[in-house]
Amino acid sequence: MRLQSLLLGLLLMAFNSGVYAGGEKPLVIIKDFKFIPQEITVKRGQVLRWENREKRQYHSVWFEALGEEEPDYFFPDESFEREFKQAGTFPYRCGPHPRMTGTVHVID
Ligand SMILES: [Cu+2]
Repeated sequence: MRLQSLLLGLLLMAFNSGVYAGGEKPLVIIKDFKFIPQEITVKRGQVLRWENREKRQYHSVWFEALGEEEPDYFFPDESFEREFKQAGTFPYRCGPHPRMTGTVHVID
């Protein structure tokens, strides 16, 4: 599993797929019941931010596969932040809308 994460990290670096540098704050926009981008790559230790830009719909960002409890919903013009302390691939979903899914790749 650890080797897989490492290989995935190297692969992502090789493709240079928009990894956020130290000073930038990685951001996922929520609009029209979608996480945009659906997949994002951050560096270990970075804080990722989700901003709800719907007109009136609330959402949540739930790392269900990690066994975490569903966090509170957040509403338009509100945001949610989460720090990623471990490298790996972390799928998540919206609690009330199971078809809304995203993935965070965390690399060293
Ligand atoms: Cu939702």
